[in-house]
Amino acid sequence: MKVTEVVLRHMKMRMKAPFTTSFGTFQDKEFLLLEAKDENGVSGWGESVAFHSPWYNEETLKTNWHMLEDFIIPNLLNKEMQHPDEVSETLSYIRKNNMAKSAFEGAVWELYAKQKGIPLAKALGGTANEIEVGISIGIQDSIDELLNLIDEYVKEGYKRIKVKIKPGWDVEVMREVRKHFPDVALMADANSAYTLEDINLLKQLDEFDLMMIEQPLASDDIIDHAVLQRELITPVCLDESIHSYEDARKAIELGSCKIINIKIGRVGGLTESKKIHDLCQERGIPVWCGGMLESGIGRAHNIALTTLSNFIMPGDTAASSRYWEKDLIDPEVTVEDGMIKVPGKPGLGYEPSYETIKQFTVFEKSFS
Ligand code: OSB
Ligand code: MG
Repeated sequence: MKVTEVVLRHMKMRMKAPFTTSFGTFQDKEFLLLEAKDENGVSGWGESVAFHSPWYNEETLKTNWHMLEDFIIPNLLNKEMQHPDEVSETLSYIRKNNMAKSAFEGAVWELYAKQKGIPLAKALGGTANEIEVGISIGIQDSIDELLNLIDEYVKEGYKRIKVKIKPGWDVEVMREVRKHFPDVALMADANSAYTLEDINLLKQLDEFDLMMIEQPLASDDIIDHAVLQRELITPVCLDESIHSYEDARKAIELGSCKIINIKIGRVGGLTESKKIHDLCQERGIPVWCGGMLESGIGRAHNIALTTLSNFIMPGDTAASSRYWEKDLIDPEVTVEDGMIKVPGKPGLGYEPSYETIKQFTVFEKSFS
């Protein structure tokens, strides 16, 4: 298998509604798409989940463009490979820049699955035919608006509701949510908005029978999270803090979390995601697939990964229509009774639409 041409596209798509977390709000989603073609003109697709601004991690779409153009693409163009695992091996000399690496690696994984004539899910070793999904709800202007949204999504069948929290939008909000939805599977995501000084406040969340609290403390921390987990009944789930298999191993050994959110881009690709999945399975740590407000292409990768057997909690991969008027893939991702049917066609199983992609492309460049 060989990638003989790469098309890199800078995309800009407007979300139906702004998304607010503890670190800020945005509505225009800018990201990179990477199309990798082989000698026969077959394409595999990858998406970089780096945002326009470095608030989730240190990467941005411009740092990703730089890493791809100046290092990753030159390292991998025309390189003969037997298996997609070789991508991360080849790129292991590059420190971090995981989202940039993952964009290329994802495209190679799809190409590999297409060449074998099997769905990406199968190529990864996944077995599920359908996956359970939840939904992540940003910070709202009022509790009433939040309750209305939750009501809507519960009626649509989503299997778990995640509420973003931050100081000033936490205990009272979760109390109201739990009061109105006593039986819903519920969790909170703080995106690193707290410190150990908030331990008494975080302990109050134990009242609400949450499935977990996601990333309450600093984005690079696993030490304080271990202290916090010992004090909380609610399981801690790590998102931002886990960039690799090694991070996951150390966090599990320290007792920093009881659950891990795997995001393909954050950990540098599907190969590393699988390794973390397998480790967590061995250690009895459930995993679920996080989201980065992806277009259908990133979403399709998330669906394939979620078919692995230790993805036993609903992920954040909601329907295309939750984010976009029109998604880039055909068919779009749909959710019925909180489930997504895993496509049976080779590769991602969703066809990228060149026409729609063109409509949202700000800039593109070919490398061959
Ligand atoms: O922390 O999981 C997160 C969105 C952007 C950045 C970080 C996060 C999120 C979400 C939404 O929670 C996930 C999604 O719907 O794709
Ligand atoms: Mg998160």
